[in-house]
Amino acid sequence: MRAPQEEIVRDHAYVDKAKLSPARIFKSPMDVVETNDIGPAEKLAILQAWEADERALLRAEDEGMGGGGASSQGASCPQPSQVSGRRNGAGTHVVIWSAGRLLRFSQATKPHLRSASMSDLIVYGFPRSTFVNIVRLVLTHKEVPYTFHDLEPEMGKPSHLALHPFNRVPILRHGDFTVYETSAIVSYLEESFPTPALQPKSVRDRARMNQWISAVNSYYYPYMIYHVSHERNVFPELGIPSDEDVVAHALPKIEVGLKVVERELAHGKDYLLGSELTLADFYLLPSTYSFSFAPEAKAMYPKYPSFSRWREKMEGLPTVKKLRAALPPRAPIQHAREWAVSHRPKY
Ligand SMILES: N[C@@H](CCC(=O)N[C@@H](CS)C(=O)NCC(=O)O)C(=O)O
Repeated sequence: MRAPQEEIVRDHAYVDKAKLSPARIFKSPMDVVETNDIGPAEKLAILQAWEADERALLRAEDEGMGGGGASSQGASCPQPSQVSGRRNGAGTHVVIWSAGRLLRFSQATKPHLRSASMSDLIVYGFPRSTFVNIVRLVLTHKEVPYTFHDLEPEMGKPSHLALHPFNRVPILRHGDFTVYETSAIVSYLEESFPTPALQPKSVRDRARMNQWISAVNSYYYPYMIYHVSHERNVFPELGIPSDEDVVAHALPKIEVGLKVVERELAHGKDYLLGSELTLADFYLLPSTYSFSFAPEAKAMYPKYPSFSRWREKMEGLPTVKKLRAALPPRAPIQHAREWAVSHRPKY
């Protein structure tokens, strides 16, 4: 028989995990209510985390069912220290009274959330890839365990093309589901592992975040990485001389990009959208990191103090440090010899 002390220790680990990602531990909010293993305060904390995660939550006030505060709850409402609930109809909806508030969770059991045992999550890519590192930053930040599959020896080969017909990385596999394109991957991760959230609640802020994502795809990555980093670092590391025309073409466009960041950061807050860290920040960071190894970046970056502060703040985040520490030392990207022939810009 287990000693009581052991049970307490086990319960705490389980509760902590459930607070971080309730749907990974419980099948539905109602299961949280019905468990006998934990007390009301812990149930409340888990349900509140679930509420934050549950996009389809409907406010109880809309239903004329009271809610929004203990005073409007009526005689059947439990005290704030209690948690109870009921299943509606066929059990597709669950109603929870939580801390004197009436919460309605719709579609409480989402199969992809429920089955999110993370041992089956694989990121395919090569370690220095800018886009791969966007995905890895998001996973690291959300503390979602994953396996990294280094595709370096397979790049462009049938096994790689079977995963990504456009011959790029990253690719994400989650169980029997495979998806490529970084923006699709991070959206999937955001919806599957909503906490901690990396997208803002407001519609306009989300539009702004997506504007950044698109701008990184179209203006920052192509000039900072595809033009300058390749010519200044990737090709020379393989003994291929730089093409100065490619660098010269890109530099003014990078200046435009840095001026835009500087202007957007004039709000004086820590992150691109304000005080919340979002996907926009994780999208931009890897391009600014890889470009920083080019001598041109060393000359340009100090001209942009707000940008430089943002970079410093970002590079100091525990998530970023953790990922950097997990990466192997920078080594030449062997398969990039192909790029010099197959898709090098020409001016
Ligand atoms: N649109 C793609 C771009 C991905 C991309 O360009 N990845 C680079 C690495 S950062 C790549 O696969 N390069 C390999 C190559 O160009 O052959 C995405 O968002 O995932």
